[in-house]
Amino acid sequence: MTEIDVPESHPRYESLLIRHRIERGVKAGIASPQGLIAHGRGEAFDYLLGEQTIQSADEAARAAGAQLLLARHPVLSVNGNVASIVPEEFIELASVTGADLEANLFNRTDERIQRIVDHLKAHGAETVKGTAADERIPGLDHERAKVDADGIYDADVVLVPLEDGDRASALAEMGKTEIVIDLNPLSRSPQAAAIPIVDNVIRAVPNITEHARALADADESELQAIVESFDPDDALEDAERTIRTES
Ligand code: PTJ
Repeated sequence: MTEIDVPESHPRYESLLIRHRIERGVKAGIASPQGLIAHGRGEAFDYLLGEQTIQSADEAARAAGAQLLLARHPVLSVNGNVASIVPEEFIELASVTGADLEANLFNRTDERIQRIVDHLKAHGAETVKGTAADERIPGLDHERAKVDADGIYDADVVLVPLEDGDRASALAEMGKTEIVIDLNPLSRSPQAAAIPIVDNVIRAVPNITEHARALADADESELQAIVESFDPDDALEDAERTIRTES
């Protein structure tokens, strides 16, 4: 048996595992109760995608790996859902790409930020930003605007997993290159992203890591070519078409 007392061969294994992790995250005060609602929305889209990484999402994950390797200062933004579902996978991605981790919350409380920092450290992270909150993203009047001056504020590339859309647009307006993971191709965040990955974080994060590992020895021009040949509109259209026609 596994973490959830269900064998991995169970057809709903992955879905049950994520539900269990989110529920545990809410009970531990890491995820917000609203994270359960956000998760339900994502789950419905995942069902329509066939609970698999479609080809265009795999290409997006490869472009994301290349973009993170090219970055001067990449930062992976962590919210309550991500810290609950994929803490170790996120830490590994940060280590392979040399990115910083920063806790950044929609329903921000200093207590929950600290819990997420402690949780990631318990899973092996050395440093997790997000507690200083000594800068603001211009043009945003909610708590998600609070960022670390030497973290997201300074970053040139930010990976933003599953969240509401206005921070995504505000970060793009600051000139940052954004990679977004979101199961809903119609959501504002993937639409504002340079690299939208329409996939479940539980598959997308290890997939980006795998691509980044495979590209670790590639030279800058090869990485640049991968990023430049990726078309975000094509990726979003392909995901929407898959959802509408193949489910
Ligand atoms: O921890 P906090 O306070 O920062 O809050 C985090 C949530 C997720 C609650 C907050 O950002 C929120 O309310 O987000 P939304 O506006 O509900 O958007 C969540 C998006 O993520 C939706 O488009 C979902 O389809 C998508 N989503 C949900 N679960 C997953 C997902 N995308 C990828 N993988 C998932 N597992």
